[in-house]
Amino acid sequence: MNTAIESDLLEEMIVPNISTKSVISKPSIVNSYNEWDPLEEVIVGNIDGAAIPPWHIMLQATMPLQHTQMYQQQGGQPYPKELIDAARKDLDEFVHLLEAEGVTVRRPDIVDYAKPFATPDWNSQGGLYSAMPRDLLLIIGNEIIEAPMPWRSRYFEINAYRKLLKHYFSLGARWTALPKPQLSDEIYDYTYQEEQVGKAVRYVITEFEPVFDAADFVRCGKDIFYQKSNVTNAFGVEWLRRHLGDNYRLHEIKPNDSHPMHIDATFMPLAPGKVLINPERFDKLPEVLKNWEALKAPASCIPENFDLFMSSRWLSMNILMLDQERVIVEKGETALIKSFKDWGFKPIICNFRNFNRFGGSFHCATADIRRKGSLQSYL
Ligand code: ALA
Repeated sequence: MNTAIESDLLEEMIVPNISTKSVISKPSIVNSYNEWDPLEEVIVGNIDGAAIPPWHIMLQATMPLQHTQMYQQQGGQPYPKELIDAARKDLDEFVHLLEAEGVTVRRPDIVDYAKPFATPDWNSQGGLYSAMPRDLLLIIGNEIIEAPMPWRSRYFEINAYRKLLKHYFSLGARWTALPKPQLSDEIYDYTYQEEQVGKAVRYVITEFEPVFDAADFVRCGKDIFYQKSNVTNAFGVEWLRRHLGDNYRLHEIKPNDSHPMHIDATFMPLAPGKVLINPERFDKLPEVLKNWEALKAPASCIPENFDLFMSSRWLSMNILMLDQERVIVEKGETALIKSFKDWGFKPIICNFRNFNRFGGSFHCATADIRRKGSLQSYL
């Protein structure tokens, strides 16, 4: 049980208020259409209970090669306590900072992920963590959509958020889950090898069933940008397109990335007309954004000898906008902090390096529940 969940929240969950009448009369507590409207409420992940994910072809396609042995030999075991403690300290600082800026923070349950589990088709030596809500919760307007994530180790990760989801539902949010994927062997290409034919990336997942991670999507009002990746297939995108209907347009971006997984260290919208891009992965913006300004992220300041177990150093650009000006940036990213100032933003700095080791930064570690604003077109 997460002690951070207040007792009023628990009471609401025991007796959820689900009458249609009360739902209609309340302003929506879940309301988030883009990455920059003023942030009022957010879920921040927990690192406690994190486990080293067991080795699988999915990790071969997405994780830094130098850590392969760790996953192969220690998958299913908890991460070392000192790493968890240091990351928790970063998270605490981040939460305090958000609260000081007037943002309400909610946290998922703390779960022990170092436990094996199985479905009728497969088993996993353990799970991963509830550190990165952005990966599994896609929030569009007043709807929270559970992503059908293709890593087997993450199959039950949503359970850590169920209390929060019931809470938001009781206060009027819409709550949707994609068809639960089977994740049988057919969804994986076990012949996968990292190779590029021309510029076409080879993915480790097939089109057997709809899958995606929510972090492969970023929202700009009526226009949502996504990438296909080693965790997001065309079937999953098509499911979402049909589900969202005519009010939204989904645009694919095609970065030059040989290990694509999660768009938010590649293409990060900051404000209407402004997007932070990863200059190693883009030559130019897609045609639909021809009137937008592409701000090139400077190289990360993460030292070469600093172990990032699950990502590239481009986590530097995985920032969180509190509104169109205030942006949370890692303390050591001096080049990016300077660039933001030059571009007219107001950077707010926070220590997050020890959390970064686990594959995400401020954007990954959050799911923005409520931003003050409405559905608009910005193209
Ligand atoms: N997979 C993304 C990267 O490492 C987060 O850049």
